Amino acid sequence: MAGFFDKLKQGLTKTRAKLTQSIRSVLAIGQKLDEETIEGLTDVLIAADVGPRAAERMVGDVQQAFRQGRFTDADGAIAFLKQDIERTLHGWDTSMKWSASGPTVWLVAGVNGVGKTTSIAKLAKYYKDQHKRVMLAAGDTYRAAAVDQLQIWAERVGVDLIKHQQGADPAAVAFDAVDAAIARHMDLLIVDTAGRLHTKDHLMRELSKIEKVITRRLPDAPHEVILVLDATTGQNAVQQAKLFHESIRLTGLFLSKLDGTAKGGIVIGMRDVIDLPVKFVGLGETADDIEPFDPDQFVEALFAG
Ligand SMILES: Nc1nc2c(ncn2[C@@H]2O[C@H](COP(=O)(O)OP(=O)(O)OP(=O)(O)O)[C@@H](O)[C@H]2O)c(=O)[nH]1
Ligand SMILES: [Mg+2]
Repeated sequence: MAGFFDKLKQGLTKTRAKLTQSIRSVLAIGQKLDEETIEGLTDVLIAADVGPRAAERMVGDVQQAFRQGRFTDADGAIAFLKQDIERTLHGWDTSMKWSASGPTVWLVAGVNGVGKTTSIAKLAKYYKDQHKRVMLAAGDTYRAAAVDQLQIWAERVGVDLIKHQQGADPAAVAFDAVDAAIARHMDLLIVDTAGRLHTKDHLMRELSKIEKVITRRLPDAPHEVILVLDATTGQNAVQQAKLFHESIRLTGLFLSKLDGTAKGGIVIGMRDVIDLPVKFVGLGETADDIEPFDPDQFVEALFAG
């Protein structure tokens, strides 16, 4: 597990620098605390991509604890803030849901270019390495080369792929893939979909149709409907999650491109705004750059010295 943690810590380098610098710009070492100083935290937390709602709640918590005399100096306030974030993220059920019998089906959606296909390849490798029989479905039938891209990943990772021609009905691909997954005794089927904006009604309806077709074939599927979000887009990603969740039933988030961004603070805001658990994070472009999201490790890595 140490390797995982180091990778997460490495990926969060910029986020950590931004968050701790922001906090230290208000709560400098040895600083005498008062309520006005603490109030100044709100703006810097918002600037560190935590988002306004979470920032206000957190600063409210710090103020209250300060009034109760639970700490007197800046270091005490920061230690409290860390605990506060841990408490906030704690209740998240970050486990992936599996079928009690027959293949498990996960549907993956998101805006164009957020990292859906790459994240699916990572999930396929992650579970194949745990000796699961994994199959992918090429549900992006729109973008030229989308099927080829998934096929290349499937070959690289060594898992099965179900595909139709470009331009085919994605719901038909999903239906056939579920059939094939049952026939071939797969443990896990992951369905890729085309990038879509939550503002495009017909594309959102299409996503619901794909989901319904899967359910028709396997009543308790899909077991997860995962929205992939690009961490580098900061508050936009939070907004996307909110809007997707209003039009389809999501069960969790895959936060991609957490490596190299300073915007990892959005994870904290996500809890306050939509309360959909982050289940995995993407930390690079290869199939191994994936980590299951662990709230405690995340907070440790955010505040690591
Ligand atoms: N650094 C980094 N890059 C990533 C990560 N995940 C995906 N990418 C890159 O993001 C780009 C888009 O990835 P795709 O997987 O094609 O994204 P998509 O959402 O399937 O795109 P569309 O199908 O066109 O909507 C590629 O260049 C990936 O290598 C990640 O965790 N870290
Ligand atoms: Mg794709």
